[in-house]
Amino acid sequence: MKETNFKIPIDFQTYSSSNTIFGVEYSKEITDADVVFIGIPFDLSTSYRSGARFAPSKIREVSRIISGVDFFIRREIFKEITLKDFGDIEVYYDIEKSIKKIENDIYGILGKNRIIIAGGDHLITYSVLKALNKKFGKINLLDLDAHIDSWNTVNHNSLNHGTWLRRTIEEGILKNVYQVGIRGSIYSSKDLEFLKNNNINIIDIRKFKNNGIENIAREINKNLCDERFYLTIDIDVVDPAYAPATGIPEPGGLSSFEIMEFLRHLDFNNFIGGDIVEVSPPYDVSDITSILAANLFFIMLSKLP
Ligand SMILES: [Mn+2]
Repeated sequence: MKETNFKIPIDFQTYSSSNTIFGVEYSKEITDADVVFIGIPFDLSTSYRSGARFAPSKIREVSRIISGVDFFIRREIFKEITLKDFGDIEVYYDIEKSIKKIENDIYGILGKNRIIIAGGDHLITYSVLKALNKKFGKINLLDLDAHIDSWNTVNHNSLNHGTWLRRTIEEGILKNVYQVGIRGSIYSSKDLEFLKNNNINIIDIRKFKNNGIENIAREINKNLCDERFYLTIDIDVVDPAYAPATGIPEPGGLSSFEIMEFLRHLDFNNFIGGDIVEVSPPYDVSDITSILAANLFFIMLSKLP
């Protein structure tokens, strides 16, 4: 049995463990890690509320209330895998410089390990996918999001959290793409043409709610999780009643239970990495959004092969 790097908080107070993700070891030496957690406190490309720069530290802080075994998955995952907290990627007061650095730094971290990342706004995913592409070639992408994020420009700006998916698709680095939970208003019905022309599968929130969690997960497992895939979760896919702390809240979304249960039904065998973005702690109520994000990271880990 692996000497666990996770100190299950039975003998001491949870809040006295180190302020890392789930209280694991902080280290830049990650060659022996199965999974590396990375914070990317970049939010210069948000178009409404900012504050996602504070998410990595807040999610680390609240993650320490999680006790090590998901109630439904029932695995002592920290005895099976070694998770290390790499700390944060330093970013600049400059969008283009930052996203280039994020791409380079992520590429430098990639080894045999999987990565899980706390953003940051959704533009970071563009950099992460470019880094993953350099290592793995084309990959599948599962995007849980309220918004289509595939505008050519937002306010005449082409590189931001509303354009990242379009920029990524234009790079030609993705294979199958699913967007799940889409419901946010669009500027024109023409906004959907780009997605249609590029064969992006959209499971909007109505289809999700009408078809049931297990059926949706089955379709995605069959068509997307059968090959290397990256999972990006924009926390705004969750209803603001459950996750109020985000840049652009969209009513009518998933409940906490629905997104947790959806992840529990996903096949993570070909998971190479994932992120949770757009959590903005200054807008939170009693840390509920960050606590949900920490739980989603925990489910991802608990599902790893
Ligand atoms: Mn998004």
